[in-house]
Amino acid sequence: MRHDNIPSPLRRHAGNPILRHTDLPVEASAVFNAGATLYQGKPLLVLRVEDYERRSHFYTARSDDGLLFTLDEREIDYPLRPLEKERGVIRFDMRITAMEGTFYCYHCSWLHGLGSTVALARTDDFVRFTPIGSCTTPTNRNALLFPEKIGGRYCRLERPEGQAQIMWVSYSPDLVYWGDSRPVTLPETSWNFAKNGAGMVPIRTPHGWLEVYHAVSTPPSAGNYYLGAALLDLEDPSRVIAAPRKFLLAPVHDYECRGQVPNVVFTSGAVQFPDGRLNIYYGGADQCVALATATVDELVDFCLRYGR
Ligand code: BMA
Repeated sequence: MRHDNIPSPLRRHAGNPILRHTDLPVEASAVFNAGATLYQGKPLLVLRVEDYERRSHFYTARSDDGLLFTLDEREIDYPLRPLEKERGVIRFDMRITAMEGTFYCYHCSWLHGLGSTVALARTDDFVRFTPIGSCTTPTNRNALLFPEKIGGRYCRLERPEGQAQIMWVSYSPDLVYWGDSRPVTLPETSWNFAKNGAGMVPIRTPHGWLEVYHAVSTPPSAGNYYLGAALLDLEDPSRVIAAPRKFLLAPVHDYECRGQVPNVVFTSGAVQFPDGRLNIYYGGADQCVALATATVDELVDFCLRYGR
């Protein structure tokens, strides 16, 4: 039930967290930050599963109802790029974009001794993955591909390291070479001041690209991760049309506050159903997978009402 004094339209699922590491049939010390999409009409997640060495693995998990997920028997056997092979890599936080009849997946490739980069792959079945291009230079993270070309070019959100740790938009003719980059300047609040980064793959609406992103606050609540929403211009997504100064979700519940990293809600994927309902999957405290729901219209209304 929602109350009138809560501006956010997001509703947490009553059964949260919907997935804990103890639910999994494989060695797991944590499961969180899942990529999400509809695959053949059904919800699919690519889970970040950490083993007891704190190494990350990708597992595909499939579902009929978006709540109960069954893991594929084997972890994704994801080919290594030459640099990943040379240095050693941990890959995590996949974001899945359905486009051109296939699925493009961005993820973080943390190269041993070099740091965080982002890299892209494609898949048709979430079993076999084909890397596209190389890893970016460090530091870069939180990349995702828009679901259609913008002005004839592919377009991505990313967060390169800078004085301000914020989202940027970049373009590419071929998914390999990227440039023409511009920052996305959101209004500064105490909950998004330290960092922000892309979360779910943006959804086209008549009012702009709807984006749900994560943000990090300033002290005294240091390290808290929040979710926020924004509408970005359809032709130039570096232009913010509406971005509420109110947050969408803050870590409050036990499963969001206690875990590997306390006080974290972090999304890397949502499933949009044909009737406009949206399942936003998010990691709680880098430990479990939780679910919050809203409709696309409710989120757009939230942006327009509080973000201009
Ligand atoms: C970010 C990413 C996420 C993680 C979050 C909170 O930098 O590494 O994978 O969920 O920190 O620890």
